[in-house]
Amino acid sequence: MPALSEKAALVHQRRFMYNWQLLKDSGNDTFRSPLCQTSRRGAVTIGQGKPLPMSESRRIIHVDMDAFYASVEQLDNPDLAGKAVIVGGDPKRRGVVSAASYEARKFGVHSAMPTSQALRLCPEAIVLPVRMKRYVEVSRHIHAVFEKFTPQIEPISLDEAFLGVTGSLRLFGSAEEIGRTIKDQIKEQLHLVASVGIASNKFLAKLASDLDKPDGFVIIAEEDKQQILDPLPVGRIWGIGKVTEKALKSERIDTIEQLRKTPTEVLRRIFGEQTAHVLRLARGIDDRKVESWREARSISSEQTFATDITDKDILLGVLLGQVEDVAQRLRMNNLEAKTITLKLRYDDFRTVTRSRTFAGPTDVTAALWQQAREALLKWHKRSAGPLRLLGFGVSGLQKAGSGQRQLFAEPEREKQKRLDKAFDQIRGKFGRDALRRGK
Ligand code: TTP
Ligand code: MG
Ligand code: MG
Repeated sequence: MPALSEKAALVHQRRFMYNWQLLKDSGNDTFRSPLCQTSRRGAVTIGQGKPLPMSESRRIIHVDMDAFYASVEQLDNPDLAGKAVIVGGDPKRRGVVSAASYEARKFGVHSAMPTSQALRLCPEAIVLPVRMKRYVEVSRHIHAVFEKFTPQIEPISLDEAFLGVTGSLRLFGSAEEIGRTIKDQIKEQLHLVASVGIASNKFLAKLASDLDKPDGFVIIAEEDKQQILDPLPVGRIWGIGKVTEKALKSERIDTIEQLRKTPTEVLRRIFGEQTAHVLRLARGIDDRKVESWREARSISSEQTFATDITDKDILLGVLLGQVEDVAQRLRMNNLEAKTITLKLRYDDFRTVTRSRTFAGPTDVTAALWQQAREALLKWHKRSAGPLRLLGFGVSGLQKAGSGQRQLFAEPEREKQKRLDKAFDQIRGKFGRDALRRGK
């Protein structure tokens, strides 16, 4: 790098290594969606090239609908707007409250309370039965809004999800803008109110969405987190339920500040092995990933070349080996994939991805290879720059045999399956270089 001073070169190198580490940390050898990957690299180095620790640089949004079932009932029947609405079981049959509109909550009504008790507190309340099918339908529409902004969606329940948006920042602006847009779109398109919380981790994001309900929009900045956490009751920490709260109370530990200042020995008596975890949460640290169901897991293989490569046939040869590796790992794990992704890194570290999605999932090497080959050839035709790295990955994984077959007619598929089985067996016996197909 002759154009860079020595120091700049070092910074450059460190930054690259850090990014690389981050990608590795983000799930060992996983392929993220193109959206996540490019932005993730850009999002972690802030300021003077000084990388933020992973735990503080993530942006996570938690969305939770206000009085969900009750709000849907009010939406479907405008006469109920502004009224005390309870969705739940019949009071005569010892039913309980599933959801209560905020109008009913003023009277002290809340979820899980016997409906009969709720009616004593709020005699004017209108009690309606649960219409699960309808809530599921609305939930799908809410998810459709999320999906416009990120593939990393972890649904917690019908009315609630975590969204990993670190990778979306380049495309859609700040997490605040994304959160605000999601909230606005849910309001405009579905006429429902969502409370939104934004922070660097799941624990804080969920806490944030609840801090100013209903109609909340709260961002917890890293520098403010301790101040926000400290005065809160210990019960706000995940995993601290009523029983634990009582045990803590008897030790005069009521707030999160008191908890984090309590000697570890005392906490260990209450939390046992969980002590360190609880203390981390009390300090606003939570490294848990947003576990998206769609992208679920992925399998990939990649190679960095000693010298940059432009030659099509050499690249195809490398790719074929990767496809075979990945396909074999798919089969070993009894999985099938819906999507293939090529990762191409140019000599200047620019990285692009090329993805293709099958109509139905597959674990057949020939099918994966067909798509991978075509994708590489198409890329090569248009923009064949020298590559320093080539990778192949599959995602959209599901258990083998659960999807429909569309790629090969049945006899051809059976033939391919037998071929793959023989291939796996020979490789298993003689090592991975024992066998390679023709390109
Ligand atoms: P929550 O999000 O906990 O509650 P909510 O949406 O009614 O109210 P808010 O978030 O504004 O505090 O739960 C979502 C839905 O799940 C709720 O509308 C009904 C259902 N539910 C039950 O059926 N039983 C319960 O005990 C709880 C807590 C919720
Ligand atoms: Mg809710
Ligand atoms: Mg909820």
